[in-house]
Amino acid sequence: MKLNKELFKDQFLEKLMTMHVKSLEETSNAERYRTLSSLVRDYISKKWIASDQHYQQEGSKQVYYLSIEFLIGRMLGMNLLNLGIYDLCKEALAELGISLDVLEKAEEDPGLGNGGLGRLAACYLDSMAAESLPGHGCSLRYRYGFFEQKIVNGYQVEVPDNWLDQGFPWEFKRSDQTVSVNFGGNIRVVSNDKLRYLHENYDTVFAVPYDVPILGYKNDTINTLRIWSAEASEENFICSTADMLDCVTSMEYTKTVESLSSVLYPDDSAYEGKVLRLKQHYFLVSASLQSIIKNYKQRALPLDHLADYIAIHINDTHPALAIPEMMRILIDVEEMGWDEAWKITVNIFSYTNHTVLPEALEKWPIDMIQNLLPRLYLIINEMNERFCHELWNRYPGDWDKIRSMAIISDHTIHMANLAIVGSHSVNGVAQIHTEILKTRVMNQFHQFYPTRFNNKTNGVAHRRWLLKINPRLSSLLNESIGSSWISHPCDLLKILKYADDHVFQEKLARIKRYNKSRLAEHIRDVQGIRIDVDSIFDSHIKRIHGYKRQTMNVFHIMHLYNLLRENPDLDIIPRTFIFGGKAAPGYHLAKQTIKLINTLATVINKDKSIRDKIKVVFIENYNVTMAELIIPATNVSEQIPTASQEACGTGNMKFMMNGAITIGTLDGANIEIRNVVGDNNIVFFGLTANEVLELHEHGGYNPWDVYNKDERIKTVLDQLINGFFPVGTDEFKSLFESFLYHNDQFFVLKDFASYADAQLRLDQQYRNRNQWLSMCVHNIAHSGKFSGDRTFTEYAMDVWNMNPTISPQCYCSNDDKFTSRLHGCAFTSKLQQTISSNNIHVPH
Ligand code: 26V
Repeated sequence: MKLNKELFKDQFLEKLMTMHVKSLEETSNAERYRTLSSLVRDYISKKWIASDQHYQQEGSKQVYYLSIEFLIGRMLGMNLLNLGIYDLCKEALAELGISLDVLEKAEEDPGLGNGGLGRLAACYLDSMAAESLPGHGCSLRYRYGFFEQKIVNGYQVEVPDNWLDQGFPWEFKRSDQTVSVNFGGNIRVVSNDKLRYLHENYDTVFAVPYDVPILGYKNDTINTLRIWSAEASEENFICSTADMLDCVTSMEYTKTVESLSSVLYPDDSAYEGKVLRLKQHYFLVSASLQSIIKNYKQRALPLDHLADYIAIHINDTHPALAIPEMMRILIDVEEMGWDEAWKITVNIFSYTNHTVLPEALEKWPIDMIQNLLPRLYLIINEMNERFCHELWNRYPGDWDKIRSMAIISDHTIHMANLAIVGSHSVNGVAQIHTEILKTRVMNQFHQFYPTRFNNKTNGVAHRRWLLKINPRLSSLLNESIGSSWISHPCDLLKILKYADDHVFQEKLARIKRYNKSRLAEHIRDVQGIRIDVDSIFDSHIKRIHGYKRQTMNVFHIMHLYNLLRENPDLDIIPRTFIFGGKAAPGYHLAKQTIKLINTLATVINKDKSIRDKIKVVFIENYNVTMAELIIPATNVSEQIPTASQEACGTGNMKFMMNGAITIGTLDGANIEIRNVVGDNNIVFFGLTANEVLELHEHGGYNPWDVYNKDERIKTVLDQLINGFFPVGTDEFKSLFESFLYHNDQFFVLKDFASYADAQLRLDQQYRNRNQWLSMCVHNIAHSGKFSGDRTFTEYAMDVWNMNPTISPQCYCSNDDKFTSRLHGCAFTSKLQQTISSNNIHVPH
């Protein structure tokens, strides 16, 4: 029977009673949330089975996206939207006196990810399901997330993110599909007719899968995110009342095993932490591959056709051990020869690089792999020898080159090299990033494998980052251009015709103001800070890191504050500077940056002399849910990394979709945003990537020159250590020294003047209301290109060799008149061919 409000209310009340044995009035919001999610789970289950069966019958190729993180965010609202019953449930609940908004807020953010890489993985799951492509995620079920950030006396304090405390209603435990993962032990080689490698004396850990349904948008497709939990094997658990020692040992053993999936990014500053991370990586890949192969075999397809039916994507190098693990399974378990196994493996795997920062390029000491994964070590060694042999044939005698490209060198296993050698495709995540990989970071590999490298500019789930989080803007879009943009995001271009329509602009302005008032309320209620809804909301929300240059933003605010103290009548548009982000626990300077922002906030926010012209807010525990509140309320999006260092950025895309104007450097996707919106609709400044890279090559620059020449910078830097702040004068000494005594690694001082100019321009532009609103419309209109639907379609066709049902309407354009829909588009030539062979009309 088709769901209607009455039926829904009956089902909801029935479920509430059976789950909690209470009347409606007696239940808490948390109980009502659990009731509603359980009901939605029931709706999903039936569709999930049907979706699985459909894939089986179609015999479709399956893609598995292996990632150490999936930052999926709250699920209730998205699931209701995807099922097409959001409004129905909202209205029906309202009739029962319940607010759906309130129930949505009772959901904890899942602690399965931390940053850009994890959120991107979640966005692709959304897109794949929306396009009915069989794409599934594989990750770990962390008992605790990265950490919950508390701000105490201005400092970041990390407390455990106990996100599973009240249970996770969206997971389905599949104990029957448990697999074992083996660690340690030794390898015995036996030879009868052929060599066999027997793994002995190992420790077994059970990997128990939990499946999370991933819903497509109103299309009945349900894919799966499989997250693995570590459990102790029973045979190692000996606990008799007669021997308490056994009991204690067994319990300790269980604890050690469970620690494997207990926390995301365990501290790896000590040896034990590193081992734990390596164990996590192998646990993820071994469990996932075993289950992928088991699934494949159930389809009764020949093993030598594996690469025709499955594709496995490695999200950064964390899951790169999947390559030797696949070789292990094919050779040791399936008894294939090396050459055949290798060909299949390379055809199956593809790898995305997400960062050029050297410290994030993973390396493992040989002995760690040897001890923990003895069979994988032999396989990696063999891969390395064969690869070095190829290198020798191509570059005889060039030992330096061979050493730098080898998988194993200097007693270390280089995971990026392993991932490149073992994949048929390697990609960067924005045009400039891919260029940097090809010409610098991975230049030697690009010369060796010229066709292996390609670009896939990131995209985000616009159904979450626009449709869901900005319902008023979505309604305005639907009224003005229809709702086709929800499935074909490039149709957002149709609103360009309203760019200069003052009635439309005013509607847009009212929506932004409403969103700002929601955020202002939250900040008032949670942090006790009152902010002016009519001030410019300027947001800088992302991981706290030197290269993301929160410090440059802070220095500019300090400079503005200095000007205002001298002249409280200074003519500036009032601004609220909003920061949010976590610092890695061991990253001292990033943690000091948080302390600096909070200290500045306390000084500025209470200074009545500047007449509330500027305010500073640091949002505690920045996560997906906070981003969902901040992004629709933002006027100015800070995207100011040191050029060349931000692989892509995805926050920039989410802000643009919601009508914020970017102030940014020429880096990552900022450049591609500029290419579609044009120079008039974005504010750029700063050194280019080439300038930064050249300066780096010549040992940097002298920051004292800037300090001595630019009075603004001198004043601000001195204020860090001269008692200006109500903290000890040593508090910010390490920050101060990082700029002047450690060469300003991220070119903050060098770019400051240009940044301050850009901020002035922005302030001027904001004064021209219609012009500003027109800029906002241009940004929203061109954001379709940055939907994950576009990116994933490119992956599907270019990398995974699949045939997605592409959206022919999805084109991109560089101009207002829709003239160059295809030419301005970053789509691959294959997609363009598909578009032309489908006779799609491109209007002029
Ligand atoms: C982050 C962290 C954070 C916690 C401590 C350990 C650790 C180690 C490495 C990293 C870097 C992870 C790589 C990453 O998230 N890269 C981001 O990927 C985004 C999606 O492609 C991209 O938009 C961002 O520019 C890039 O920084």
